[in-house]
Amino acid sequence: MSGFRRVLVANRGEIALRVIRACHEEGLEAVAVYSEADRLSPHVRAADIALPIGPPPPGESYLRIDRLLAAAQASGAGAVHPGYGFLAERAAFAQAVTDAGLVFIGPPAAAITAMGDKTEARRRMAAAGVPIVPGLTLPVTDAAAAIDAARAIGYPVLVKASAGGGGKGMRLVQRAEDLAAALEAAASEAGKAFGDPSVYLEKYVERPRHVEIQVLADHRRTVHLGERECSIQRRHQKLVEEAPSPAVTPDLRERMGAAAVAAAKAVGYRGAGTCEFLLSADGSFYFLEMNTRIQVEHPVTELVYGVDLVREQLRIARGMGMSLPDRPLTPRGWALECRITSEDAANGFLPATGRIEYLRVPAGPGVRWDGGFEAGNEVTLFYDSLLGKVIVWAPDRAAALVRMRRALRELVLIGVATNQAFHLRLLDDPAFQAAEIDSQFLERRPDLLDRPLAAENLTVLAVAAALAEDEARQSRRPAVADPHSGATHWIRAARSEGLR
Ligand code: MV4
Repeated sequence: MSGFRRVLVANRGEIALRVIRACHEEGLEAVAVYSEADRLSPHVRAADIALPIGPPPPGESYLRIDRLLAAAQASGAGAVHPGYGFLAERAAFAQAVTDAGLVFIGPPAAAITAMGDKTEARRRMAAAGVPIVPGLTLPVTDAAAAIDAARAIGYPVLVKASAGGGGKGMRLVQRAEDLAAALEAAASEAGKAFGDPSVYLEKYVERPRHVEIQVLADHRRTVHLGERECSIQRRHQKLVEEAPSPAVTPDLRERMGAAAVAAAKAVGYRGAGTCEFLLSADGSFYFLEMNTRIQVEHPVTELVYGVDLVREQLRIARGMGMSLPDRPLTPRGWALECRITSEDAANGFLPATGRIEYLRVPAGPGVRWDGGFEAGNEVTLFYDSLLGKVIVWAPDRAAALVRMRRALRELVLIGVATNQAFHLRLLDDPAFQAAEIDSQFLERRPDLLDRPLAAENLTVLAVAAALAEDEARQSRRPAVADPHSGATHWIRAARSEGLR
């Protein structure tokens, strides 16, 4: 047993709060760290101890290993939870935490390193019998060798960065004539983004679904907790996730689950991790990469498996072992997650900033809100745009869609533009409702993404806003805004007025 009683949470926003909540349920104390921009954030007050770690830019605060270790030392924390993003998948951080005599709540540094190098991961997976996308398992050395390799693989091929992940440094090549230029472009992008220009080739899988398997490993066993469907993405950023996947049968779940368990075992994995797969229309699946952290979308798995993944991470780190029964688990019902981001969906998903003036979060049966902000907080450009997540559970997918629509309509967030209206449009889309989705769904559906206001509507709205403002000033009426539709906020304003 690792007898820590206090956990330093090396993160911010919703995941910091999520981890603090799990610590408290496990009888552990939580130490928050915060940048100057986050002094008033809910995670700071939720923790038992909170320490400042520097100015707003992540490079001067949440990415400063020295300051995080100093905060752990000063607060008497015995363990560090990295959350996601920031330092969560830096082997050097896991190692530094361990070297300081603290417990890293995550996998061994060696497992992070093995999975971080995509060609090494592919070699290890192939050796462990995990299906990988046909292609190379070593970086390409020169254009001539690449052209030979691509001919053997068959076009189209994808040039990918060895240090990559998340789509950076990726190039699609249809013909041999275009390969040399793509290699050069991908290598240059990878060098800039990862400090490692090496690239390799994979066969391009057409219209795949993105399906990932949750795994948990302790000192005794490695198990899977089924899949999450994450095909609704925009520019490699997930927007909606669900569990189970509409495309996965119990038999496929068992085969993908077994592959994910083999993948984790092959690198000596411990804790919670996720294997990403491409699932093609014919039912074949290929390992893409392993995310060696808790993921943003972990709640949908929690709801259909009845498991608290963050508590399991804490239990495993304490040497207590996971609390799951030994029998195989099966998903029950359906869970959906919509990521609410400070991105103006009506304006090309431009990152939005400002003060959250008012926040009403959804609640009621089958609804969970994982957020990290409250009214009064400033949303800046220093950090990612995730404000919170609406997660729902219902007995089946159709009921989950209805419940999500209800929950999204309860959410009122005023002061910062969000993608809330996008989610409502998506839920009403017949193709999404029929689960006719793959990783290129949103690329084919720009109509769902942008709904810029027509110029004539803008004029009408501007005049209406000016009149409303004038009237509000005269009578000191509450300004009520509703982001969902053109008409509803007038109705709500009239109702509020009538109740005064
Ligand atoms: C692929 C692929 C098709 N074939 N690899 C994008 C991010 C990175 N994790 C891997 N990605 C892809 N790799 C082969 N061999 C298509 C994608 C891809 C994608 C994957 C998952 C979710 C969304 C995606 C959007 C575009 C491309």
